[in-house]
Amino acid sequence: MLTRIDHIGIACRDLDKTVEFYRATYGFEVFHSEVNEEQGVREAMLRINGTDDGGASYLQLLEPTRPDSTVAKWLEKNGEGVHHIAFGTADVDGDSEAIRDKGVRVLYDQPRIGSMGSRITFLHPKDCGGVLTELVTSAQQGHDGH
Ligand code: CMX
Ligand code: CO
Repeated sequence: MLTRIDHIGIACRDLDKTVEFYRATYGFEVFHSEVNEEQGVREAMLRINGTDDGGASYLQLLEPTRPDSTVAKWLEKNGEGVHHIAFGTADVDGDSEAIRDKGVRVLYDQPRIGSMGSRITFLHPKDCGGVLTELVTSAQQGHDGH
């Protein structure tokens, strides 16, 4: 079951500058940052709020690490802005299978590794009304006895 908005992914050209905008404008601090070579991104997670299922919601600021990455290609076409939304679930495997059975293209056969050791997959934006949609099981939720 999808229980919360895990994050909103925002594509930018200059991660440090964008982090500074969110800090100076809203007071949001970087909770975590990492490079995910498989996804071709350098990213910063800004924690916005905790939720009653023990998860949290973030903004995920994304800067491409290479010109052939999905985010680099998207920036070239669209400029900076909202790139995807991500729903949180305790069971990304089961939920993505159930959604695939409804005829929505799930991009990965098996979930891959996302921010902070989470397991993630994506739904094709063309099957989701133009919204690139990610499903996330956080490492915390995956390992705390569910
Ligand atoms: N939101 C909405 N629509 C999008 C989109 C996005 N982020 N990215 C692409 N599209 C649309 C394009 O506009 C295009 O539509 P038209 O045919 O009408 O022009 C269509 O989808 C195909 O786009 P494309 O530019 O040819 O791009 P690709 O097919 O090569 O890739 C996708 C699209 C979704 C398969 C690819 O972006 C992908 O695999 N995404 C998942 C991985 C990802 O985004 N990683 C970065 C974030 C990592 C993280 O969150 O941790
Ligand atoms: Co994401």
